[in-house]
Amino acid sequence: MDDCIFCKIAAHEIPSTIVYEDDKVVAFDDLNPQAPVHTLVIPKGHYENIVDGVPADVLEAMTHAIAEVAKIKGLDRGFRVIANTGASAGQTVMHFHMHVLGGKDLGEGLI
Ligand code: D5M
Repeated sequence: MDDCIFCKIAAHEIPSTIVYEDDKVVAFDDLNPQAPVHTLVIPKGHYENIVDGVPADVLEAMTHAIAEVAKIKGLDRGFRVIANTGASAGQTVMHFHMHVLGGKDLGEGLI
């Protein structure tokens, strides 16, 4: 999509701190980190969110990328994965992304 900032990151048209990349996905550090480790995993193709018909192979690639991010960032004590879905859930960038948060004790709550 022409005006999508995450499409531009996936295409290397705007800078980001890339942590992991393969043919289907990119993982890069969040601009506004909410934890010592805060990395976003996105599909290279444009899907609005997790329920926008994301193909199984892309979801599998994202799961693999999350595991790679955890290894690269040393999240051996655990981490949290969040996919805000829709405006009322706080989704601000309408290109599917999963937040990988860790690097500190996140506690037991979901939010
Ligand atoms: O999360 C969208 C997230 O995307 C939010 O945590 C900021 C982040 N963001 C926005 N623009 C950029 C760029 N250019 N680089 C890195 N991170 C970015 P949401 O779940 O939609 O609220």
